[in-house]
Amino acid sequence: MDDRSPISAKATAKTTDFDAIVVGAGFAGMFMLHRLRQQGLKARVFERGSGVGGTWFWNRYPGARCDTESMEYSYQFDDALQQEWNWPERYSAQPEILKYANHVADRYDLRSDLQFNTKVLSATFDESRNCWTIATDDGKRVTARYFIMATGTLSIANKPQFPGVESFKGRVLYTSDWPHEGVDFTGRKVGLIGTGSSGIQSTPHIAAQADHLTVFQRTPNFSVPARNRPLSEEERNTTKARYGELRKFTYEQPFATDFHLNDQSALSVSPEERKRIYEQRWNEHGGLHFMAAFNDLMFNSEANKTVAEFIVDKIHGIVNDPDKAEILAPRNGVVGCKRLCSDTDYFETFNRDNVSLVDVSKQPIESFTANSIKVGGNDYPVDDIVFATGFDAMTGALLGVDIKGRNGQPLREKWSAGPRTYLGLQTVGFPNLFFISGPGSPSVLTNMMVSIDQHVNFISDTIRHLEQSGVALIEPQQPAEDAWVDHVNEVADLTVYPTCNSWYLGSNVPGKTRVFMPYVGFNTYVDKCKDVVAKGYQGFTLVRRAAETA
Ligand code: N01
Repeated sequence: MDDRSPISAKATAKTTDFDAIVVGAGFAGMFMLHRLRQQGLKARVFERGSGVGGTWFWNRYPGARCDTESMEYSYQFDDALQQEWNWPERYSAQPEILKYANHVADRYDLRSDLQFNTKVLSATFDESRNCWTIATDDGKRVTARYFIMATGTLSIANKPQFPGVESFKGRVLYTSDWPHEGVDFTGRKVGLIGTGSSGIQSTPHIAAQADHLTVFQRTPNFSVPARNRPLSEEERNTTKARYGELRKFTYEQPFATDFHLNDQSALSVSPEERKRIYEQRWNEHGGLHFMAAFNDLMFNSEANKTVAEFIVDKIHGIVNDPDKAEILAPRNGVVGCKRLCSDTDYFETFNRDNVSLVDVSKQPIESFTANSIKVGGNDYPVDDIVFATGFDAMTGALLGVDIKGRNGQPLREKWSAGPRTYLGLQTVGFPNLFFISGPGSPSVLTNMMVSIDQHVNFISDTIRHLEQSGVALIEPQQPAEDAWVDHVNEVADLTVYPTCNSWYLGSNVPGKTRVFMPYVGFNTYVDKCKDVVAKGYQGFTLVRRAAETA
């Protein structure tokens, strides 16, 4: 720790409006508020939506459900909460997860400090008072000593611009901002653009209701059957009885979840044995667990090829029309490089008479007319368009707020060549600004609830330390930040992640700098954070309070 006496600290504000301002009332923001209150700090959470739940508030498209098991995709900070809540399914659907978020808000009486329908526009660090001034779209400004961005990693939609879209006369829908009243597709011709997790989850549901569904696919995707099912009371109770052990175990795992990893290389077994293991994983585990069939699928391209071939064969086995199957099969793809999808009857849906598939990989969507989508000179008639085109991931929401640090430096300027953080938690030049599951932290490569738990606890423990030791400001040191950014990239380069275009790299958004954003390895990350604290906040500068000022 560089625990020097004041460097730039001229004075510390004695009175700010709040001790802390948190942005976002999703799972991260709610838990952060709870922890700040436990310390007796005065905090407010600003949320642009009209309710809690973050991603589960907005993504209400048909078929939306989590692909991390519900018994794990839940808070662990209070045993009473995890014992009393009953998840109905192995992978619970969006309405159930939103119900849980609301239950938590009520149970911990959070709402009095949650301000809904309020967008944070800017946040400026005031060097003369060592505090942040936060401006919101209701025209108000507040000051706070700590400013915490709990804005989620997939919260700002990627909205590709297509010629003529403004002339389209039908309904334009985004999976990431689905109408709360639901959408009836009965008797409609629907065009769906995008075949990531959102498109793959919604396709079977829209197809079951619509007159006709046309899926416009740019890149074929790997998807594994989720094997979702109702959870029996016995199953729930068995997990509840060993929750402590399970939570401890997941904290020690690279993806912060219990994938039942088979600790063998895919290349160490015979082709017959490999196929047997893949078949078993496909049929019994399904979903993201499938990739734990062997320990090197994300690290060795040759091992990955074996799993890619298996899934391509499966697609050909499911889809009756060989031409459609070939378009759907990611022939030269790397499984997991783009995030693996988990589905219920996705490939089967292409056997329906009312579903067609248009390959827009070589001939992109040309334009929209009043009632059709044009590709390769052909007109595909549609009444409704569903955009499942993803997100400006990891940095979109952070840079959506005009954040200015020391010397008025905009975060947008500092991160113009990609995000730079120390541990994904803080960035040099922006004291007392914290990111929850920010770029450079494991976040999206893990069970997000565990990452949120770890980050919120780290931040609240850090704030407690600052409060108790008379420290006004915390900020990373430049060498520590530089080394961490290098380390994030070095670790990513040991994996197959950088070998394709994905939102992990920002390459799904035209013009966004290509840089790998999350950190691979939750367990190593946790150890690193513990070590940093044990060494007195190594790599951070802590600036002591110099004087008090009103
Ligand atoms: O977004 P995506 P998503 N023309 O970016 C296509 C989480 N999530 O919302 O691959 C034509 O994955 C784009 O094509 P391409 C999860 O982490 C979780 O589906 O860029 N197509 C791609 O097919 C997930 O990974 C859950 O060539 C265009 C699609 O749009 C993340 O959110 C459920 C295009 C975007 O796919 C994002 O998933 C849902 C264009 N101009 C989401 N631009 C679960 O828990 C983009 N595309 C299960």
